[in-house]
Amino acid sequence: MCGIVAAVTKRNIINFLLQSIKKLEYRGYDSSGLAVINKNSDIVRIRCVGKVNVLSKKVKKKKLFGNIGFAHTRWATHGKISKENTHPHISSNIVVVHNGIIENSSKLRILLEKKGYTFNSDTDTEVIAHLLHLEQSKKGLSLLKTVQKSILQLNGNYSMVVMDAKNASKLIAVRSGSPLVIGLGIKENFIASDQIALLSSTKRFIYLEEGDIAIVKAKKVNIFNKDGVIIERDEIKSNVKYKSVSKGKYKHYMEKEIYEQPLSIQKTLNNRIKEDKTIHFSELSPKEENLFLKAEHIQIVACGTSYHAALVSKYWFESLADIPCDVEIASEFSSRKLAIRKNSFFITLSQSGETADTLEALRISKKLGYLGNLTICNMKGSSLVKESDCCLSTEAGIEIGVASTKSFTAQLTVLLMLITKIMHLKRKNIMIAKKIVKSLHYLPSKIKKIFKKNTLIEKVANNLYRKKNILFLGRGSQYPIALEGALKVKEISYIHAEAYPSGELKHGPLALIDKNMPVIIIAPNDSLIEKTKKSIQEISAREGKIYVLSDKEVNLENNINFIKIPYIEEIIAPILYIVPLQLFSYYIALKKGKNIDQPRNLAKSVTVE
Ligand code: HGA
Repeated sequence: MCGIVAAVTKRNIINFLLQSIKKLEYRGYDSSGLAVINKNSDIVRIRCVGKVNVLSKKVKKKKLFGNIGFAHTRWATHGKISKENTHPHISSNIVVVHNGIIENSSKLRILLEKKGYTFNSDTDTEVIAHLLHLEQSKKGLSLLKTVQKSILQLNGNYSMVVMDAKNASKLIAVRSGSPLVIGLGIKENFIASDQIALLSSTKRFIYLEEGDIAIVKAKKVNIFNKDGVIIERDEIKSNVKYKSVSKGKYKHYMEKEIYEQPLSIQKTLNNRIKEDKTIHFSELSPKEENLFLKAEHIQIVACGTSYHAALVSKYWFESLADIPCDVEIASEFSSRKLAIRKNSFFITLSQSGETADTLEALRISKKLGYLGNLTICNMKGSSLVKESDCCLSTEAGIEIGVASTKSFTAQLTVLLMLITKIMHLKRKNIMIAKKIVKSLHYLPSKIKKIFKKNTLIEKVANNLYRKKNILFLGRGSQYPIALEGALKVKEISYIHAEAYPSGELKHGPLALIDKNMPVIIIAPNDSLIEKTKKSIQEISAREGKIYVLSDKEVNLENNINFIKIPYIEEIIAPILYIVPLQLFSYYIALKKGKNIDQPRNLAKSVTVE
């Protein structure tokens, strides 16, 4: 979603702003802009619809100079994608960039119009700019006091950075629902919505807490908490390597991240498997572990790919740990009246830890009497981690491709380890638990074997890239994998792809089958294969084009294309079978020439509800 970078220095910051905002492109956006205050105290603003490269060209032509300013990538929520709606927004001497939504912006807009303000955009951000100007001009308040007073009138989750052309020595940063980080330099300081943007300039960061307001000057940073009290926040030294944020030898981040999976799963397993093949999570206290013993029900809430990981775990929780488990999409969980089960434990899953819908669900869950809550997350300092009782981290490393890949397999790995841990705590199916741990150990090498099939998978993709529809089928814990495979295709190649449980075919989707309909069937040779074979026959009889992923050739009909997957234990198999589907979606989008890492309309971390 929207990306913010800001700087206050003694040097010209134009190149810094352009290079840093480019690092936030992965978040997804549709327009970009920049504003600085020049030596004459004029605000110079340049905006355009489209990519940062277009903005860069425009800016470079103008030979700008400024040592205070910011750049922004906008993912539109209020007002169409247009130059007028692109940030920064200005009200006289006040300039603002913002991430999030101001829920009462329509009311404030009417009020401000009555006071004589003219709006040049449809955004909620311009409302902030005019409101700040109004408050400042009423009593000649300082910029800090102006911001403190104005935000009392704003509802919603957001973050923003403000500057004042009449006092161009400082930036004011506000965190109120969306993350912001301050980067500390030598005689210069920075602000960004994500530390990735600043890594080439500093490794020293301060994460703002909810409700914090910071005054950021070149030589000084002061932070005030939500009660307006000046406060010290911890400075952290980032260990994120700048190199890990580059594509290396790969064409796309998504490709790189698919190939990183053996390593990211290994890192997620590391130091958590004890010699006796039991699981140890250093993040969980004995008291927290005990809650899982007490739990009679698990409620998981997530969005997108994380939701699919949660769905797989439902099969595992119920069949292995004997705990009933429900999974719900976060925005649905938050929009209805809920009846909660007795002794239920609440789990959230998120790559970024900033997913607004999931955060909202967590906040609601706290009022409902769950035994406790846990988040499984890839970003350690994120809002979900901070607001949850406990966290199990996935060690997938920074994921840049909007279509999530390595986070998904790392989430599944953590979930399966957690369930194995619960099996031990409950002394249930101990032998199976040990077998799972053993198989997890082999998982990275099995994934590497799939990479050897990439030419075959690319060939299948090249055969199918012109199709308008693709159907994915799976049964049992492979059904969510079919859902995830279809989601990957939709996200990056914009082909309509749907997933069904194989057994559901005859209840409707069979009507779609003809010789033009490709059907990808996940069919490991497991306890469900005989049932899956029936579905394959039903499709074959209607001339559907069948692609079977299995560890054993299914010799049923001639019109079956077979992709051999290495054998792995049935329980672990979902984590393995998603990999060829990720590659398949990647090759389809590649052949179609799509923008794989930044698909249209999508954002990496969805920070608005
Ligand atoms: N509401 C603002 C900012 C949108 C946003 O944060 N997207 O991620 C707008 O529409 O410009």
